[in-house]
Amino acid sequence: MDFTLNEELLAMKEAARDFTQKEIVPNADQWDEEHYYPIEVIRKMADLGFFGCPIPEEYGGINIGFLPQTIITEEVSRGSSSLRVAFNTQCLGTALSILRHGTEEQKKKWIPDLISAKKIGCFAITEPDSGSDVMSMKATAKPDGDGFILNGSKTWISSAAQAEVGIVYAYHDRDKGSKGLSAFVVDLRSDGVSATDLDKLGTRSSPTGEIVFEDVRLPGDALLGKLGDGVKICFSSLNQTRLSCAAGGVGLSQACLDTAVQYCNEREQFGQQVGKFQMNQELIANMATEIEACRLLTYRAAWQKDQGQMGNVLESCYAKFLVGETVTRCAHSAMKILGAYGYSTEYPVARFYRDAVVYQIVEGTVNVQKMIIAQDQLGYRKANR
Ligand code: GRA
Repeated sequence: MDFTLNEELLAMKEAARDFTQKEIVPNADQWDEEHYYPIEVIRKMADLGFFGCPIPEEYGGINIGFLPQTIITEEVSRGSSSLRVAFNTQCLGTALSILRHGTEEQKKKWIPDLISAKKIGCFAITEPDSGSDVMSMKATAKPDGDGFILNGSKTWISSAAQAEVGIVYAYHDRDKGSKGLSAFVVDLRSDGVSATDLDKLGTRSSPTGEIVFEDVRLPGDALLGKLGDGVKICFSSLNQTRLSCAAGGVGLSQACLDTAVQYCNEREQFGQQVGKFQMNQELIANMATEIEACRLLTYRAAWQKDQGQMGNVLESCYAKFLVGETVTRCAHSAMKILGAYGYSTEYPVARFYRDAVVYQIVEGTVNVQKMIIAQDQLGYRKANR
């Protein structure tokens, strides 16, 4: 077993780190304060190939796989947790689903524009009354002539109001249960689509919103995969976006540790650096160790995908579960160490603290991850597909 990152991966990590230090870190607090979505920086990330790691070159990708994607996501999130969301909206929840399930025409039509961030993407699963319980969604896409009529509302969708294209999940036939759910690639500039931004505690440089579909006419070629493939596409897509989310949480946890360590070495009280106090050392040791465990789980799950194990739900859930718990602990520990400076806006810890919470909620709550893991262990339902 070899745990070393090869030269190529190290160079990639370094390049993502340099980009983040130069383009993101100096602006992240201001963007957050102004709720500003830095689309120009997202496009620069796209130019560097950040969103095309698992996408073949013929569709504009760089085809280097999931582990590099994970490492880049981690580094970007170390500068701004908000910007890690773009890896899901431009690639893992959108372009990658089209790559895996779409027709040749759909791949050519949508993937290059998504991974180059020429078009902003989104994926729409959650509804006002359907969060953890995905199958209870109410949106419908009734077959009509050679197309479909889409109705329903989706909420907590990243880039809802900015996106031009969305992967939308809806029932074409509710009576068929899970076989009645389908996935659609929807042009969000179509008549009958409206979207609004929602306000939220953190991740404020990545907009989140609600989309309403009122009698939206979808052409037949909007269907992704076959009729009834919605469940398969939805859960396999969540298995990729969850891991990317875990990578973002590792990056944010590392940012908490970086800031706490720097402060411990600078700040003096009672005649010595505050890092000399054992109670702060305990916080630093816990953070460092837990982050390393999260990183290893995350890299392992990414590596499995590069070996072709795309259905590694269990291992992705291990990573996402531990990251969700770790990142909130790390933000809390950084706040304890920095004290009033953490609470102020002089340091980025207040932003880290607000951004950390969402890792317990998005892409399946911590409780959903625990449910999937426990049911697998107890033999009730295998997680991996
Ligand atoms: O047997 P069947 O034909 O009825 O099908 C079932 C099952 O076999 C059906 O789905 C199938 N299935 C899968 N198929 C392929 C389940 N998992 C897979 C899979 N991996 N691949 C229903 O399954 P079920 O297990 O009976 O469903 P359930 O008991 O109703 O719920 C399961 C569960 C709670 C785990 C699921 O609903 C779930 O994962 N919920 C969490 C939802 C979630 O993660 N939402 C996140 C939304 S996206 C988001 O947050 C984006 C934020 C923005 C950003 O950060 O990017």
